[in-house]
Amino acid sequence: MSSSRWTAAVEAALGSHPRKVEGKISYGTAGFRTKADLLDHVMYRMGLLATIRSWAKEGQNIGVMITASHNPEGDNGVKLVDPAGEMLEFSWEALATDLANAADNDIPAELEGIIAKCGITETQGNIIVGRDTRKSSPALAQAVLDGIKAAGGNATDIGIVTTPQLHYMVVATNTKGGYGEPSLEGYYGKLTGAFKQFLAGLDGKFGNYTPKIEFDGANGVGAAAMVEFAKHLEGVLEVKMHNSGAGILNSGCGADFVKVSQSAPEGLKETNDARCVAVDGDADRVVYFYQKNGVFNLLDGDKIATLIAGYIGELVKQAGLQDQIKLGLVQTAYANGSSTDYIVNKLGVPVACAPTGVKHLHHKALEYDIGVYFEANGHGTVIFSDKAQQLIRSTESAVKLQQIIDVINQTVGDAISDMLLVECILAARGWSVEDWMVQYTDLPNKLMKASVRDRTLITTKDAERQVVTPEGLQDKINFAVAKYNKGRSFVRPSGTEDVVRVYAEADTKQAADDLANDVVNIVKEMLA
Ligand code: 16G
Ligand code: MG
Repeated sequence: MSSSRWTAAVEAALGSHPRKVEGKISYGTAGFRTKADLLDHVMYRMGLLATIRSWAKEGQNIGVMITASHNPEGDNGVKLVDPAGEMLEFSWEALATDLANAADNDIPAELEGIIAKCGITETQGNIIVGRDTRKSSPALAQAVLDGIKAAGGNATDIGIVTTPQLHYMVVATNTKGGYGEPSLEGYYGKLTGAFKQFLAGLDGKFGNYTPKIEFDGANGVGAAAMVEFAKHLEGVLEVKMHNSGAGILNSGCGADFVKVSQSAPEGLKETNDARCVAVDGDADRVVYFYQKNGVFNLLDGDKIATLIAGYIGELVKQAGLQDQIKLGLVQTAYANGSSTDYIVNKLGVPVACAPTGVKHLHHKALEYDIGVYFEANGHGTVIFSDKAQQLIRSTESAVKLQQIIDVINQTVGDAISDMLLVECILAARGWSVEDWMVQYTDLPNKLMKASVRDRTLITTKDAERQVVTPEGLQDKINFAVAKYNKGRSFVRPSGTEDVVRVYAEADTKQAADDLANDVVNIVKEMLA
């Protein structure tokens, strides 16, 4: 393309994908996310940007995922995936924001500006596009494809996929199969193959474990994926499907609903002590739960993380690799205090704390040879360094670890891959869901929102555990916390909503609620 290489793109933008909305939109922790009918021009421009991003990466495949995850059906969103399956490089978030907000006529200048600033040479761009099951997703995917076409990129539209499947496809394609066969069939085959091998290795010695789950698919793409998984798992793991797509996406169901409301989703209210699994709208988050004598019990990201880290730690020791492989768990400030206490003091696994958002946890987890990272909301995975993988693969007594590596989708949190890993561990330990639950008892906790004039006035340090500004706020929080036994509280501006989030935990439910209320009031008073 010549210097006027973008003329056609602008004409197309003005013609089919003009910017019709005022108001700024920003690329945040989860990409762009808002009402679906505000996103057409953003999608078109992300098609253009993804192509340039591919140029910047010597033509490697860049992913574009169209989803608004656990948000309501009427929302949608888009995020870009870098060649190794990680989130878009941080410095490009601002470039994406500028491009999304530019006037139609300024698109060529914006694009040339990015190319000059980053010293990019034009080459063949390659982009893989996936989308969730939202009604708005096909048209928005078409806008992305139109953008890619206008930039001369080569698009592969893989249709309806989970977010982690899109990440898998990007890595598997760029590594030419090194990470796994670059197809969805390859994805299902890799994960379920390793899962079946692992279970077979237990010789039917399952103790209290029963290979049967109740699955809440949030009426989204996770349900569609699980139907495929279940075909591969026939005779090994029985999956009973709920919220498979007939109802409204994420409405009264899904991982976010279960975690936030601390109650069973639609269709699973009468499951007694069955082991239940819920994923979110794009299947990158997972939580477990069960009911016993009418009481709801949640096993969230903290329970999953401690189960995984504890078990992997044991396998590393059994294989005699503990001096060569450094294992660690990364949590956020939202991790229940009991979970941290349990994993550090009972299981002897070191814990680090990172700011909220998968990219922060992922980054921190890279400091370990085996890094387990999870947010309390159920978003996480395990990553193995090349050194750890080589050691494990060449150690004969590390068979279980070898199998486990292939059950895990290391590219990003993958609800169903995480679920398979949990199932492996429960089976190996011979645990029922209740055996797992009683390993430690969560401290009662409360999450609240405070609406304020300008949430950005709050800045934090120490992985969001301490407030820096406004001055004096942290002192007031400390004062409130000191009144409660085992009290802990922190506040942070949300990255996805115009609110300040307040977290509190204490030794009783009442105390946790009271502390959260106290801190909400403090925040509102100081930021009125
Ligand atoms: C985004 C993050 C999620 C985090 C949430 C916090 C990714 C892919 N997603 O959805 O991990 O828990 O934001 O939302 O990083 P908040 O800032 O509104 O509390
Ligand atoms: Mg999600």
